[in-house]
Amino acid sequence: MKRRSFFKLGAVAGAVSVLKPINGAQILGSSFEGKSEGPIVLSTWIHGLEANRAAWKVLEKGGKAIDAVEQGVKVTESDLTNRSVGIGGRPDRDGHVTLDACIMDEQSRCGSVAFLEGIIHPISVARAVMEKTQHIMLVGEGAKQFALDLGFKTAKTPLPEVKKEWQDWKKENKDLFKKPEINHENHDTIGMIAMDSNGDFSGACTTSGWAYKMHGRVGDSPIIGAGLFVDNEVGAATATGLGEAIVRIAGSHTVVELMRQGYTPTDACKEAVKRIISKHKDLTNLQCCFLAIDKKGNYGAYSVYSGFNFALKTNSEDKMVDSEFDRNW
Ligand code: SD4
Repeated sequence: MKRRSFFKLGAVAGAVSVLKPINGAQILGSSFEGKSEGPIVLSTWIHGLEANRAAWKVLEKGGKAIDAVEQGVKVTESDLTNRSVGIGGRPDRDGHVTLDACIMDEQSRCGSVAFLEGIIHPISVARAVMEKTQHIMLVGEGAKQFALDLGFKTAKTPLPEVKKEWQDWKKENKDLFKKPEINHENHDTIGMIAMDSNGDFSGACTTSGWAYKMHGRVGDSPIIGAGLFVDNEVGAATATGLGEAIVRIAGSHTVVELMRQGYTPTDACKEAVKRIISKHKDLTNLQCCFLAIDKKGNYGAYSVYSGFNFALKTNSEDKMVDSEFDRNW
């Protein structure tokens, strides 16, 4: 498997076309399965580039993966222009920006928050749940009170421009049970997985979730095993896309267990995607994507539809990579 990944990388690297630089990084015009010899950090979507660089500041000094992933995704949570992560995110149908996040370390310790409003760094609240409480998940008012007690910074949400967009949307969308449209615009998240120089894994996942979701809806992102899973003996996986579908197959846990059985990261992600496809009659707009890394530093991704890409940072690389996929969008 190791050899296959390595050769595949070599072959594709030769054939690949560099499209254009975004934020100073290369965008590769083809997908591949790759391998890193040293520390590595991977994260979902284009915002992952900046996030990876913050994570890398921790990893390059020999720091721990858990600190790297927290520092990394905090960059995305702080970005007020990001409409799918943190306090710049789009609200639910009732106008509330409700945030979901989770974190998991190399000892399989984990923490999570969901349906959290007005706190700038949900990922750090999730970490505090992991480190300071006997629990794994806090939601809603309880999560908020916990964050306030610890002195976490607050913000008023939605941001004025986001509120305006939601008000316009609401005028056009009066049917409560109408399925909100899912597309690249209203549906992103940052899931980040990292291996440090000690060979230890951690991951973090944070989102404002499905734009204009029902009030009270929680997706896969704060659910350990769905949006994120780490097992230090095997590797780590994270997910993005339609949370409801990812939860149905305990997606990230499934990917890690498949890697335990010997699947490469790409093949494990592909198998999870195939399972999602087999369980849904209607695949309209049902985008789901998995990203994984194994103990040997092999990494890969797979999505239902084209269009998913991930950011990769190692000692020698800092770029976006297109995921393999089942079908065209
Ligand atoms: C959710 N999985 O709330 C998240 C959203 C997402 O790409 O990842 N979108 O369902």
